[in-house]
Parts: sequence; structure tokens; C-alpha cells
Amino acid sequence: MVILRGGSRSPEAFRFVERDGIDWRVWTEVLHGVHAGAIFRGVLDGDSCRRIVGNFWSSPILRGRRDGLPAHGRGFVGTPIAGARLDDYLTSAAANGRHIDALFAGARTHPPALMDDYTAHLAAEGVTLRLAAHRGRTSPPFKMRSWQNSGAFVVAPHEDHTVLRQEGLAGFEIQRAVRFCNVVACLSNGPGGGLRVWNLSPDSATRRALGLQDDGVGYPLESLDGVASLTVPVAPGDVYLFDNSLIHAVDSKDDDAQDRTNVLWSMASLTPDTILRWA
Ligand SMILES: O=C(O)CCC(=O)C(=O)O
Repeated sequence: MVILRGGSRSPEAFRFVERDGIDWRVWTEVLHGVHAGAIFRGVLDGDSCRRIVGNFWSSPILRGRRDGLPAHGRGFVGTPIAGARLDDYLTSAAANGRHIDALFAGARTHPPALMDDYTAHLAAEGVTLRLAAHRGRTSPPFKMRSWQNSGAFVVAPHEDHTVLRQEGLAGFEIQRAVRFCNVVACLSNGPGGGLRVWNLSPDSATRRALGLQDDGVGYPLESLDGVASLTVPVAPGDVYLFDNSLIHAVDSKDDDAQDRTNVLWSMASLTPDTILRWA
């Protein structure tokens, strides 16, 4: 069995801060690496969640399993970044732009409004939050998906650093940024389907030994025995972010007939006064 090696956080920093509603100060602390993650409860109202989910299932660019989603994929709207080449990724982002905007039609609270609010909050502190860009073209702001159970998980243990550092994205400014975080807005979830995070950011020798140098997906569960972990229960309306270099997974849903649908994006610091976001 491969012994996982890499970086880990101090026991004090390996925690998820929890708040009722948004707290931008805590959000910024996660981006600065102070905490492993944070979850903000009840940020999106129930009616908005239902509307966004309805827009998702009727999106003209909804992809299902027949369109090449992995076996556990139920639906996906957006531009996949894993395995993408930068030019194709940006071309697809431009083509999909109005369909991504349309996901939020009719919703009173939604991720674009949240990001506008955070942009204004940071601007007051002299910090710019913007979409990652390359030669005048911007990355997609959000993607959305619904996954079903696959064995013990909805999403198997993985980290997202490897994908974001992939060769095909060479030259993209996100690769000069630090402290990558995933952001997730939960729109539907039954019991189960919590986020599990292990206190380990594997190093490149470990990724090579496991053959995970391309996509960072598939850390064997037994190799995580003894690594400290935490599980965060997730409910519709919650928004959370976390250090995506830490191995993380989504536990299986108790009832797989229930949809677990979310909007996802990523954030990282390009400079002390510029934060990038992309999906
Ligand atoms: O759906 C979630 O809660 C986490 C998603 C995830 O694993 C990821 O974004 O890499």
C-alpha cells in the first residue's frame, strides 16, 4: 500500500468554521489559508434553490450520461476543466455564457449576486475580485451538476490541485495563483451526501506513486486510514468553501433517488490584492 505523504494543517487550522448566513471576513480567512474551510448556512432561500434546479434540468446545454458524463453523473451544465486545453475551455466558456446566466433566472438569491456582493466588499478593502482571464477571454463563472452514488461515495477521494496544474492549462493565470479553494452552493441534497475532508495535501511523489499525476482522483480509502478527517453535513441553501489541495470526497446519499445538485466554482489569490474566480 502506498503511504500518503504531503502537507497537512495544524490541528487548530484543520477545521470548518460554521456561520448562519454569509460572513465575508471568514470567507476571506479561508482564502488566506487561516481555516481549512467554512460553511455558511441558509444563504440561498428554498424557492431560489428550486428555481435554479428547475433551470438546470431544462437547460439546453444540460449533459447527461449519454453525452459522456462519468457513470455516476446525472446531469452537468458548464465547461469541464479536467483534461481541457485552454483554448477549447475558453471557447466553450464563451459559447455557454448565456446558458450559465440563465440558470439563475427567477431566483431571488443566487451565486452571481453573492459574488457581486463579495466583489463590493473586497473593493472597499482595495482588493479586486475578478474572473480569471487569458488574452481578453474569461473563464466560465460557474458550473452546475447532479451526481449519484458510486459505491461508498458520490465523489471519490480526490484533490483538485493536480487538475488545475495540468499541462493543457499552461499559461493560464490561475496557475500563478496560490491557495486554491473550491466553492459549492448546495441546491438540493437528501440525508447523507456530506463533504468529507482529510488533513492531507499529497505531494507530487505520492501522486506519481499512485498514478494520479493527471487528475488527482482515486486516493485509495485504506491509504487514508489514520489521516485526520472531518465530515460536514450539507443542506440546500448552504454555501461552503475549502482548500481543494486537501483530499476530499462526498459521502454517499442515504437515498440515491434524491438529487444532490450544486453550483460550483473555484477561487485563489493571484496577488495580495487580486483574487481570481473561475469554474
Ligand atoms: O459537492 C461537494 O460538496 C464537493 C465537490 C467536490 O468534491 C469538488 O468540488 O471537488
